Formats: sequence, C-alpha cells, structure tokens
Amino acid sequence: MSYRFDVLTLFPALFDGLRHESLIGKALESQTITLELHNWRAFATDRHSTVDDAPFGGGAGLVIKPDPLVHCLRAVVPAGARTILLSPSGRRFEQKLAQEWAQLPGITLICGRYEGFDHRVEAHVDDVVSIGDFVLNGGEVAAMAIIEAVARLLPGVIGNAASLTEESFADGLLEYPQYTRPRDFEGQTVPDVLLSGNHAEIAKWRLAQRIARTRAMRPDLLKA
Ligand code: 6GU
Repeated sequence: MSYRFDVLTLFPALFDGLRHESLIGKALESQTITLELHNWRAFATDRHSTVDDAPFGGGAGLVIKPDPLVHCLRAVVPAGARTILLSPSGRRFEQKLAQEWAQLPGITLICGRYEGFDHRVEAHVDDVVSIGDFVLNGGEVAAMAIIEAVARLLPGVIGNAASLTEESFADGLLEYPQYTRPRDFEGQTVPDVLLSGNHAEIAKWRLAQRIARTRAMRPDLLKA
C-alpha cells in the first residue's frame, strides 16, 4: 500500500517542483507514495469563487473562509485520515512528529494563505503545526518540508537505512563533520584521525565533534 499525502492548497502549481525532485519523484513513480492536490476554491459556491473575506472585528488582510475549505476536507479526505492545519501559530513540527506520522497510512496537510484561517476550521482538524518561528506567505513550503521529512523515513524511499538513524536529531545531537577527497583543499586539510584507519578513535572523535557542534550551534538541544 502506498503512503498517501493529500494537500489542500489554493496554489497547487507550487508543488510541481517537488513532484519531480529526485527522491520524492522516484517515490511517486514507484508508488511508494501518492500525492493528491486539492484546490478548495472549487468548493466555493458564489459567482467569484470567494475563499477569503474581511475579518470580523476589523484589522488588516483577509481571513480564509471556513465553508469551502471544510467542504473540501469532507469530500476528499479518506475516513480516519490524520488532518493537519499548517499555521505559524501551531505547535512546532519536529523529527519526532515526522517519525510518528511515517507510521500512519497517510496524512492530509492544509495550506493557509493571507492572514490566517477562520478559527472554526481548527475544530475540523486533528493537529495544527508550524515549521518554525518565522512567517511564510503560505503553508505550501511548510507542507513540502513536512512531505520530505516524512517520505524519507518510509521504507524504500532512501536506499541506505543506516543513514537515517545516524543523522542529526535521531538522537538529539547534530551531525559530525564529514570530509571527502581531496585531503588538502586550498590549505584546509582533513583531520588526521579520519585517515588513521583506527575505527575506535574515529568513533570517539566523531562523538566529541557532535557534542562540541551541538553546544556551539544548538545549546537548547543539550538542555533537552
Ligand atoms: Cl506552517 N505556515 C506559515 N504561513 N508560516 C509558517 C509556517 C506555516 N511555519 C512557519 N512559518
């Protein structure tokens, strides 16, 4: 059975690149995953296919109307599927969540635009997530990030399963620095220990590097 991604978006063309990107493209081709895009503008009922409107109480910008979106959700989402609203005011999406969602048969991602959703949409989804403390114009780029993070954990999407468990965040530390040829790049040389052939020493050095790197770049991860 394919892992099923459903995406509700007003801008489905933004996903054209992802469809053809190497790993996701191949996973789609081999039907390891499916990616269905649904434009909920098709569920608007007025002459102008209106999907947004002015906020009650006043304020700048437009708010996504609940009715076309929720009608689309009901029409396209498989019963029992996990539905996720993408919003900068959601809880933070992290590797742990990617691992959890990779165990499901699929997920449905809803991409916002403009100033946000009518709050009543939240009653119709299972989760509200953000990919970080910054503001995007819409949820599409966040959806693509999540699709990639989840898809690469699925069996058959990445050839080397060991490379999954050795990575950053699998155990709460950042990765050790990697080197390849040439041994001397414009005077920057590869650390001697990596050329020593001493696997115990290499493992020790790599762990020390991971801890030092995490302390320097992400001290918050060491506290957790
Ligand atoms: Cl999920 N949506 C938007 N619009 N901005 C974001 C985000 C999501 N996550 C971080 N910034």
